[in-house]
Amino acid sequence: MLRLWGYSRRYLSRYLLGGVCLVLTASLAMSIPYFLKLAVEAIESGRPFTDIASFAALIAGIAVVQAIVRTLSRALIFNVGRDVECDLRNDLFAHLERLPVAYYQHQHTGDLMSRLINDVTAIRMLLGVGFLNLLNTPIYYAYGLTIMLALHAPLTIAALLPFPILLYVVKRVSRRMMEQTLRVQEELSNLSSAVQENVAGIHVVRAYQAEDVAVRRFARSNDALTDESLSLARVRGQLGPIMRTASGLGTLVVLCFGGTEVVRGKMSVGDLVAFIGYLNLLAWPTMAMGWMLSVVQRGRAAMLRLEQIFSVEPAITDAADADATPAARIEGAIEYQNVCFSYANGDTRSLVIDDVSFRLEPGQKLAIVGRTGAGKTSLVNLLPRMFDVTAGQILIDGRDVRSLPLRQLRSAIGFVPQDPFLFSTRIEDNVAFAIDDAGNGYAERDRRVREAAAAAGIATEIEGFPRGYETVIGERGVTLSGGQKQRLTLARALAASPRILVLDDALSSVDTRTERGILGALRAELQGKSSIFIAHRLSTVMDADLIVVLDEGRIVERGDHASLLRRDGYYAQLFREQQLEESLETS
Ligand code: M5T
Ligand code: MG
Repeated sequence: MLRLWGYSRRYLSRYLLGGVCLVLTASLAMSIPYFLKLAVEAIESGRPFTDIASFAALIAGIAVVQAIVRTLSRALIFNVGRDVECDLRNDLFAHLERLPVAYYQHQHTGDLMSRLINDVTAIRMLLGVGFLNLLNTPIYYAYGLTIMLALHAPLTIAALLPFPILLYVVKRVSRRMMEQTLRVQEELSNLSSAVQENVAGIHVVRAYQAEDVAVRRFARSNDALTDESLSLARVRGQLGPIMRTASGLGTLVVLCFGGTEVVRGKMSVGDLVAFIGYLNLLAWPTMAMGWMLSVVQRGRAAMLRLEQIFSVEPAITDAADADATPAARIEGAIEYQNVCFSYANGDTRSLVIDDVSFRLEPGQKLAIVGRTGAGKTSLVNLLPRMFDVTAGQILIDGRDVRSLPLRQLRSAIGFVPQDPFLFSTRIEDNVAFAIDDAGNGYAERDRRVREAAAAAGIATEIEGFPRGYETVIGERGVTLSGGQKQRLTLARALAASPRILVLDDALSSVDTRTERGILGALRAELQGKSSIFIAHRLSTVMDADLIVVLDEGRIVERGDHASLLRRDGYYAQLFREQQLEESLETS
């Protein structure tokens, strides 16, 4: 809630102005029953028709002015809600962008989306409608009660007798409402997750004819949401009748008690009319208060859920003592020293990387091979600090990666992930994604994009598309083949001219001949750059300066191609198998 104050403070002047309009609206509204009283008194004393008509005209005039001021107050205060909603959503997104990769491994996309959309909307309601009524109700009460007390004090007290009971009931109902609201928001998140996962995995759903299962599962989730929403509506629905009963009871008391007072001549008819007028004026703010309680509870529930996101620290950030002055250029010497790593933080029994050390000079090529699940991807993910090491350290140019500014570290590394991801924009933008535009013109950008595409062996295919580099890739790149996607992600990494290039099995989906072509083109691109290749196909890695064989997170063999063949271990065996396969294919 403190955070919300920080946001609304920016718009304090509008809140204040809106508040002034509210006071003005209330003043005008409160004057109407008074003039009504004067009109009744005029009728009683038999004054001419023109007098009465002028009262009527006055009341109508006040009503018009009141309507205008009222609208103004709504515009001012509701818009604060809209603006805070916008700011909050921007900040949430910016925060999400800085959260560690590890965070997303435990989150559902649909849930995050639901929070960013539904919960932020609840905040808008809280700061707009909620805040307005929070201000309006006390104003009305202060005004109305003062006047009513002046008109007839005992009658006022009698009319308000049901209110304490009312307050107690409302408090109890609103607590249940808060709990129920949280449940509804959770179900909404579940539903979003269900939709998101089914759309993302539509191919799998189709392939296994799991549509019916998906539909049934969705219906269950949907039913759950409906049930919870209905429960909430039931709880919320209790408020209105409670409020109306209270104000009805008030009117009943006034009519009985006030009527006797008039008959006994202790109160004028005009006063009674005005009194009922004021009681009616208070009825709406009282009901609004009940409704506002639900808005406040929803807002609080939503803020709790947003706070859960805000409270996650962007775990991997620049160290406090990170060198502010970026080192001249990164040369690209890479050294792993006794690196251990586990996904379960701090748990040393489940090490995925276990005591790995090696050293790579600038411009050299390292190859990592090993059976699936050996920890190859995990090992290279540590370099750009997607995760931080559990023990040991990783040095680039002799400096711990954790002491380098993240910007500098990550922009020095071109990373081609094992699972290619492309944005649903133009090919051009996808390839130029990592290019630091500053200072370079369009022509330079274009040149880099085309160069990178050529080196990644995809240029001719792109030019063959009817719209060339302008081709828009469908969501998740579905209009491209697996190999095309892989080569585009390679082009994206190359376009930024990184000092260090990491290819995580990046050519697995292309055939051997295409691969040979790409490797040839890459050789020029890689001149003087350090590179790490993960590959299952040994033809990719034969020429590496250092080859390490990883097994269960440990390096079990190391050396260059020739020395590993002499060792006659896993690598040599794999090489012979693959050679045999190849000769069978060509024969
Ligand atoms: C090594 C586990 C995985 C495996 C081991 C990416 C990732 C992996 N793992 C996690 O627990 N969480 C994760 O986020 O770590 O996995 P790898 O590093 O992905 O292995 P690989 O790259 O050598 O395998 P492959 O199939 O890509 O050749 O036990 O469960
Ligand atoms: Mg992998």
